[in-house]
Amino acid sequence: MAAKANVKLSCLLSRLSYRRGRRVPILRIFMETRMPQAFKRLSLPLLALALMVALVTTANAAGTTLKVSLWGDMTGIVPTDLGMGMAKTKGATHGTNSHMGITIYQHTIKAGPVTFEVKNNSEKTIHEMLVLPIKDTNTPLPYIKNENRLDENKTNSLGEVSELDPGKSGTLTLTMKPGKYLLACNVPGHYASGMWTLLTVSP
Ligand SMILES: [Cu+2]
Repeated sequence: MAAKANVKLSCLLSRLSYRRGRRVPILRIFMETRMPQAFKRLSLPLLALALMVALVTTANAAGTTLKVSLWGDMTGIVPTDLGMGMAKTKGATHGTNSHMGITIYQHTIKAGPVTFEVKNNSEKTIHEMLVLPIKDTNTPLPYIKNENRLDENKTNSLGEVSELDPGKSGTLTLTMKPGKYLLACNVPGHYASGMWTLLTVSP
């Protein structure tokens, strides 16, 4: 193939010698002779490589998907403090109230991009999901008692899917660092009612 290209090149060059004084861009000569050959030889491996890069990139960009179910109804009563907050139920990995809660199907995920696919499966109650970094499970989170909810200004929430109507879904994508997190609903009374779950992000 290289020989063929050289013949073509020398042909071209000899043709050029008849056109004295006329400048032919060197790039054009190169394009007409070497490039097609080089492309033909490289096209298949290049295509394979491009496909592999695309696949790997897509896989990384997608990261982890975590399905989150918000469920349960308040039945009209807003509790003051049912004692079901994270720091008050030692060793628990999630709230244990039977009226409402947050359910995730993986409690440990890998660091990197995480897409939270959140659905409100309640019948008539608005719910939301906050992602809160926590030091440990024994330190109470800042709480506004008279409003029955977490103090969002002091919790360093990474983001939220806020106030979903019953049956509605929302997504949130975050780049998660290794550590412990709490997923919690901060509609008044809901966190205290057990609407939280722990999430561990491993390196
Ligand atoms: Cu809620």
